Amino acid sequence: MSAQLLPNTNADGLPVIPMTDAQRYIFDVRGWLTLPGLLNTAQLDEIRAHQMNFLYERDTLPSEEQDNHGGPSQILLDHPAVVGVLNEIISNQGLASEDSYGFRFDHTYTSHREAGHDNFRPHGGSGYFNFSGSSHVYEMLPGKVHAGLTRVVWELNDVESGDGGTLFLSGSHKAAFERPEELSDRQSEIWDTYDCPAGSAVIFTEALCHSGTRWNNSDRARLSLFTCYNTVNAKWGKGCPAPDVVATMPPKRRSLFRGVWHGMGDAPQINRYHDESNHAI
Ligand SMILES: O=C(O)CCC(=O)C(=O)O
Repeated sequence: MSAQLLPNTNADGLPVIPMTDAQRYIFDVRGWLTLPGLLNTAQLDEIRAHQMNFLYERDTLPSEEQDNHGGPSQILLDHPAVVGVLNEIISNQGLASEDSYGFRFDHTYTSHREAGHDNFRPHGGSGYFNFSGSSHVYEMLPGKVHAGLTRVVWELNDVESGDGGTLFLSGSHKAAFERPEELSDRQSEIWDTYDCPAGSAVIFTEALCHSGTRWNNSDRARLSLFTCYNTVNAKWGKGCPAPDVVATMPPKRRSLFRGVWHGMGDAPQINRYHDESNHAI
């Protein structure tokens, strides 16, 4: 058993669901993990509607909902099961408390893909050998890992076998050799993927070689949020939800959007809080 990690509840007061030993092992060895079926039907309906409005009728939304993670979609940011994983694989516990997360929001996008949409573009891998400025790092000691820039994909519609979920080259975050061209084809058996019910999260380290692929299901589009997290004093992507979006969130959730620095001593000299003057851009 590893030490208890902070925080123990999410911003809505729900108990954080710690990673199991099996999940920790699988994540480290493969570089990715699925958390199936985390949302109920009512939550999914609201979030899907918000994402579709955000994509196609943004002006009809109130300003505080004009963001991928505005309105009902804010609960995705710190779902208790996602926090359990992020606490373990990317949190700087020196900046975590019961009131603030030890990790930060980095960037996000929403993708709505009809059959035929193709995003085959393998990239990344061997992050174990990168320096920290790249954020695409993977660090480890016996019994502890740091996953660097971490992507949480929220699948808002079912993904069935053959539909075209994200492809992963399992283990390639630690690969010492360059990927040979003959393994780069999308038909190669080296690629792993998943199927999952709507409302699942798929978490992977951006240190891993991964790719989108063709969406094949003509009965159902893929609707996914691709949200990245980083350690508190690092940010890879530009941008942050507007202050009026963040203002609608409970305080602990707002800590995901604090400025990008570490500091020392006690708050406000150490970055364990978010306020108007400590907001990331
Ligand atoms: O399109 C996908 O399924 C994967 C997207 C991707 O490569 C990423 O988010 O880093």
